[in-house]
Amino acid sequence: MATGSTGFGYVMGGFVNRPWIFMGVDRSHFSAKLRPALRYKQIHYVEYPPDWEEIQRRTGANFIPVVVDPGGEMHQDSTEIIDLLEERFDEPRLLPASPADLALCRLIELYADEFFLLVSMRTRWAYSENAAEMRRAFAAFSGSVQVGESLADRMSSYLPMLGITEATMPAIDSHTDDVLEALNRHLAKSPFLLGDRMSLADCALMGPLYAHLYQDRVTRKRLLDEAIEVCAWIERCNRPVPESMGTWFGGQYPGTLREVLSLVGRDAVPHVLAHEEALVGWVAGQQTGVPLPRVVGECKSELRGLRITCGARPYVTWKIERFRQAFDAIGSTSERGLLVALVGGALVSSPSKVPIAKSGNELVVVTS
Ligand SMILES: N[C@@H](CCC(=O)N[C@@H](CS)C(=O)NCC(=O)O)C(=O)O
Repeated sequence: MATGSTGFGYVMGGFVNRPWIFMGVDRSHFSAKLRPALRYKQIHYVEYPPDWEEIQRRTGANFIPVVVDPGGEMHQDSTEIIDLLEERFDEPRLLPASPADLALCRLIELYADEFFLLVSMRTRWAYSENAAEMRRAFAAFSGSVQVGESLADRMSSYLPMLGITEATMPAIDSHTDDVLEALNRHLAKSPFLLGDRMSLADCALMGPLYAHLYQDRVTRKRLLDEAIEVCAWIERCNRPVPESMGTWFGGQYPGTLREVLSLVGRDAVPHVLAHEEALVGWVAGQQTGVPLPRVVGECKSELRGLRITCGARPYVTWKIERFRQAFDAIGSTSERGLLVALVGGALVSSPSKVPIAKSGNELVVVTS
């Protein structure tokens, strides 16, 4: 029986049962990536709107989502938070046991977090109906038209930095058409991306698909009309029932998944590698321990024949490295060969070129 309350926790007969605190927003890509992980693991948590001042003070950054663990420590970055949850709540697992499946999780996370942004930011802020609705949604969520406007101004101002312009939109749209079709075909056959069980790959890709495309009116209609299997998967991921799930593919990938992965290889891989290339040039001559800015100069790549110029984000390279580490752990030659065939050799064959590491919430240059 509860004998009293201590802030966010409850004293139950002397045992302090504090929930995790999750600060996120419904239409936020990275909040939508993390929420299904918390639910799948059936973690005792409460969701609060972000306290931006507190987040800035405690993480040094202005990003959501964050979580506060029951010990009171705040954690930022969905990728690292999911790793932390996997460590603290080992079952049910989100990271598959098979090294090839795990590498695919890291690849899809890289794709969803760092390339699919082009799709989700284009659809949100460059369809006028979506953009107008989102301004109102931010106002409603924050309780202030003024705050809503300034949030919308801030988020929409990132488009050029991401390489989203009138000139590049046809290529982004063409990728979007193909990937939605391929995903719809795959999810008609398989309940989750990597088989009968949800994984990090699902959390990562459903993040932008749910928070942006499925919530914003123009794309919501399109998904409901043309990609109903994607909608059903979004709903499954958002209300996961781990007890009713089976197992992951375990290295045996159906043709429908291979189609999705070859789009990743064809369109996303050159783009993320261009970020790494730009960082190599920037880092040369920098001292170790120097914190990296969010953007370091320009990054140039090509998508479906169109030139994309965007800000080079060092964080993309940090995530490429995580994929490479997972790839290097695959012992089976045939599984390695299969992945290379699907996504191209460049991503896996280039050895790490940039000595960077995370220090707290910052990326820093380290000695190679
Ligand atoms: N790497 C971070 C990215 C978080 C992120 O970009 N969050 C967005 C909302 S979905 C944000 O807070 N953006 C604020 C800004 O960029 O100004 C993560 O994985 O958590």
